[in-house]
Amino acid sequence: MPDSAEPSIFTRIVAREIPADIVFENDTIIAFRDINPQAPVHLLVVPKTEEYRNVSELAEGDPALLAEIVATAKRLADEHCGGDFRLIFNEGETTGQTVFHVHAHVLGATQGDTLAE
Ligand code: IU
Repeated sequence: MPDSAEPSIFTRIVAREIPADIVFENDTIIAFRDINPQAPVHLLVVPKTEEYRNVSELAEGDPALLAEIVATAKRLADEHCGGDFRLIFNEGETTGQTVFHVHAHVLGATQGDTLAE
């Protein structure tokens, strides 16, 4: 469990306590549009468990769940941005990580666009 006893912001989205534009959900994963998009398509793919604070902890603790996140990112990229995507995990405050419940940023272009470097 995380340091804080409070549920993370993403756990509160899973519980529908905080609104989000949800694009996918199953028993283990939820995905929704980032409220502050950095690309034409910007989704977050989040395991429902908040046991892992970052991708290194997830890779160590549940590599199958990490693989499921990557597979979900690919399926969503097929649906939302033609199959190409950039996958980002921020890890640590100096990278800009603000939510310490592991999540993948899926960034993609729409037709006629490309992503900035
Ligand atoms: P970061 O990797 O921890 O920096 O990413 C957290 C993201 O969560 C960030 O891009 C926010 O815009 C996003 N987000 C959101 O989509 N919905 C919310 O209710 C909150 C944050 I709070």
